[in-house]
Amino acid sequence: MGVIFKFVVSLMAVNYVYCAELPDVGKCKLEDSACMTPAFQKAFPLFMSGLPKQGVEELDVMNMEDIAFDLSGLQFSLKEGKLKGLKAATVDNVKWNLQKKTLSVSFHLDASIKGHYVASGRILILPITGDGQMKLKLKNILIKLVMHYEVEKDAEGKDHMIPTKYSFDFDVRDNAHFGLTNLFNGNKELSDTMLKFLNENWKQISTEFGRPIVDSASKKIYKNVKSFMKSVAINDIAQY
Ligand code: UQ8
Repeated sequence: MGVIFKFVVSLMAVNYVYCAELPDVGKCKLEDSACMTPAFQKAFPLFMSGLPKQGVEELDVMNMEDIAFDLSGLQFSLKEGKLKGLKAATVDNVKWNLQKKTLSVSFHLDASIKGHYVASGRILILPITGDGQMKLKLKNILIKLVMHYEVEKDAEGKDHMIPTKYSFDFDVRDNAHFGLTNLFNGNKELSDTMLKFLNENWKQISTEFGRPIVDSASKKIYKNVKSFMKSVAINDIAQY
C-alpha cells in the first residue's frame, strides 16, 4: 500500500513539474503546417487556461479591459467584461513564413461576452438608451490573424521570437444573440422591440460595431503571446 501510494505521489509530482515547465505539444518544423496546425490545436486550450511560468495569464475566462467607443452615432461602453470560449477554439491553419518572419493563424470558435453596458445615441436607424447587463452569445466566429516578428538571442545565446505587430480579420459567421437588461429605463415594449431589432440585424451590427471588442480581446492575447515568446526559446517549442 505504502509503495503504491509513494509511486502515485511521485507520478503526480513528475506530472506537475513537467506541466509547469511547458506543455508537450510535439516539436514540429516551423514551416511544416501539417504538423504545426494540430500542435497549435493541442496547445491552444493550455495557453488559454494560462501558463504562469511562461508569463501567460488566464485568458478563458478573460477579464476584459474597459471598452468605450463612439461609432456611427452609437456611444457604447462595456465594463467588467468577461469573455468565454477561447479554450474550445478550433485551429484551422497555422503557417509560419521564415523569410517574411510572419506567423499566420486561422481559428474559429463560439464565445460569449457578459458585462455592464451603457448605450446611447442610435444603432443603425433606431434611437437607443440603456444601462444594464449585456449577454452576447456568438456562434462560429472566424479569426484570421498575421503576426510579424523579429528573432533575438537571449543571454544564453538562444533564439527567441519577438512579436512586433499583428493584424486580423474577423467574421461572425452563424449568429450573434443579444440579451440586454434595462433598455429605455425598463420600458418593456421599447425594450422588446429593440432586442428583436438587434437579434434580426446581428450580422450588420457585428460588422459595424464588433471591431472594438475584438481589438480589446486581441490586445490582451497579444500581450501574453509576447511574454510567452520572451520566456520560451524557439528551440523549446519547435525544430529550428
Ligand atoms: C446596445 C448594444 C448592445 C449595441 C451593440 C454594440 C455592440 C457591443 C456590438 C458588438 C457586436 C458583436 C457581435 C461583436 C462581436 C465581437 C467578437 C467577434 C468577439 C470575439 C472575441 C475574440 C475571440 C477575440 C480574439 C481576437 C484575436 C484577433 C486574437 C488573436 C490574438 C493574437 C495576436 C494571437 C496570436 C496567436 C496565438 C493564439 C498564439 C498563442 C500561441 C499558442 C496557442 C501556441 O500554441 C504556441 O506554441 C506552439 C505559441 O507559440 C508560438 C503561441 O503563441
